[in-house]
Amino acid sequence: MHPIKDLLTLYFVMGSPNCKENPRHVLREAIEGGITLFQYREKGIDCLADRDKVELAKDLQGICREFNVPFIVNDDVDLAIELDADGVHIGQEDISIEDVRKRIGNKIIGVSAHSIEEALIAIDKGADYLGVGPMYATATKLDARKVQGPQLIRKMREASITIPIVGIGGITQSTVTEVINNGADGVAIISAISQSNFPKIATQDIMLKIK
Ligand code: TZP
Ligand code: ICP
Ligand code: MG
Repeated sequence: MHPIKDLLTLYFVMGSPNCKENPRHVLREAIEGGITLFQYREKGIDCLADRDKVELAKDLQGICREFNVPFIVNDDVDLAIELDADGVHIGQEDISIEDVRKRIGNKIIGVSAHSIEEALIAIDKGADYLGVGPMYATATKLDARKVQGPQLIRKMREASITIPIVGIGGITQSTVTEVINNGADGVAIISAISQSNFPKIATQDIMLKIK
């Protein structure tokens, strides 16, 4: 697998509540458009549970495997282990990083961080990358923290934090460049891709702004 920094370039995050069409179709389009990493995040209104969640996860993982795009699971360590996913992304409120590491070994662990302090703790406990945000206002995560802006990533870099970082939250075609210019290795995006009428074109547009 590529170094994590390179995988983070364009990190697409989604689950069924984020999509206007079948999530399998949306993921295929996003992959054709050039995403470098995918996170299955089945959260929000009308989200799937139990066997339905597992079934969709397996289908999305199968699509990722066809195209060699690594597959990360949000929060659900059991699901990640059941599917032999490539990693897990956890928030500050979720299971501890040490416990995840014990359970998934050397697979990828991503952690959400909203301050320099949270970042330093996550690094100390063995995170492989950080998701830092929200960069901008977002309607996708109802319990999102207050907007931090790309300046938070700049401050982390000034504090000598060198771990791979993606910005997340409200990032669109028009703000990708600002996030990268403040020190992010990549961007994590839900709605600018999943809610687009043309997810492939939306993804290509975003990628053109990064490269
Ligand atoms: N964590 C912080 S903001 C956010 C998550 C999962 C939502 C990102 O979604 P969008 O649609 O890209 O703003
Ligand atoms: N960052 C990333 C990469 N994914 C998430 N689900 C999140 C923060 C909350
Ligand atoms: Mg979480």
